[in-house]
Amino acid sequence: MSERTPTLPSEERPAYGRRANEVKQGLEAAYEAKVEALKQATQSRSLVADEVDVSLPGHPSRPGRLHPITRTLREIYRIFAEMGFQVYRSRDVETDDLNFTLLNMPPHHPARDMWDTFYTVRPGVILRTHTSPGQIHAMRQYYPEPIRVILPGMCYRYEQVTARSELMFTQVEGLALGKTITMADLKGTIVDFANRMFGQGRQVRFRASHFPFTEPSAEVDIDCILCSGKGCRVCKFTGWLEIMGAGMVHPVVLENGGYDPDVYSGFAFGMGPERIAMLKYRIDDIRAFWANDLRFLQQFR
Ligand code: 2U9
Repeated sequence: MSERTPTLPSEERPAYGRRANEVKQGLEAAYEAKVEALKQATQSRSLVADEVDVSLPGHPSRPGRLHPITRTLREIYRIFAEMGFQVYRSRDVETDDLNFTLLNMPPHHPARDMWDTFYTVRPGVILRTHTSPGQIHAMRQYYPEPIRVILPGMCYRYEQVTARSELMFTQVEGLALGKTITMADLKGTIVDFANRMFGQGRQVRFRASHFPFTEPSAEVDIDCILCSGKGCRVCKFTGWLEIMGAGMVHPVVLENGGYDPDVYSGFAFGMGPERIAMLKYRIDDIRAFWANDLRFLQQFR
């Protein structure tokens, strides 16, 4: 197709061009104005539709809180930290050797019956029934230095779950080891702990007992924190509450940890934070701790 031949006489072309420009500018301005008007209308609509009433009450955020056992554990750590004990953590999954044999309970030892546990598919690998294997780990790590540690953590036992016994529970064990440690150090440490944890002026009683990994061994009671020893339902009218087990580390255990029992001695003790929390907060069912019912957990601020 050929180019169109200009038909406008040359003297009319400038005026025609000007007019064409005016029309173009007019159309562009109208377009911009329409776009702006639509934008304004959208904005006004959304200001009405999405209006925020700043006078309405907000949604308060509900801060979380610590589990009662975490609180109890931290209180125990703080008290023992002031006495120079460091926290030593060791694994929940242990070998049968560390959980029993090295703690003076060889295979077929009758004491093993007290601590049935959960077994993994790997022979000899189990869930620990107490934090005591940590004693061997700490000794083997620190030999020949003196030791002052507490060993907290979850323990597991295959047993009937009742209001008084759970199949998982925490334990805090203590171990002090050196060349001059005596039973007097054990008693002084525990009496001081009992006073700081349960209130100054506590009566503390040591009763002879038995643990395979300590000799001599004792069970430790305090005067009942609810009735001050007068006798009530919680202390079963005895006036006393059992709070822990303790004793001097058995020579076989010292040896298994690498410490010569003729040169070194030590004491150990162990307590159950669930039991302590039950006494402190008057909880009568141990199952409440790990059932994760918020109605229970939210009561602890
Ligand atoms: C030494 C070292 C450690 C004694 C302990 C327990 C915790 C215990 C139970 C409470 C109810 C589990 O859920 S439950 O059935 N807790 O039996 N026993 S601490 O530990 C010791 C004792 C002595 C030298």
